[in-house]
Amino acid sequence: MRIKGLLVSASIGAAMVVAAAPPASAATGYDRCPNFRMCVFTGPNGSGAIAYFSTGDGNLGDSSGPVGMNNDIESIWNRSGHTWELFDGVGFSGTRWVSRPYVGPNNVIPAAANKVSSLRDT
Ligand SMILES: [Ca+2]
Repeated sequence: MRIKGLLVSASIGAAMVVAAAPPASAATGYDRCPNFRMCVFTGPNGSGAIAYFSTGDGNLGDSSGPVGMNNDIESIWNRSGHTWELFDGVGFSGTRWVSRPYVGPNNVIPAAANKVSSLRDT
């Protein structure tokens, strides 16, 4: 699944950028996600800002942990190897969504897009 996605992206990039190839070392999109982490992105398909977690964050809106992600998550890649819970309220409250491991990167469901305010490893 991931390999297929990367191949599609690479072919699109090759078609659009004829003369100037991007630096090989500059990871973009989902490729910025480290292994063994839960990665979240402010844009669809791994675009925008990235933040990643090992255990979670009880309040994405405060200054503890990554900032700028509260109510702004549109895609995720759960590389933690564990199931995670994502909530629309702080302190793991309100509507709860579940992210399973080993399913690859994906956009969050429309109901959860730009709604998550806390998340945690289960
Ligand atoms: Ca926080």
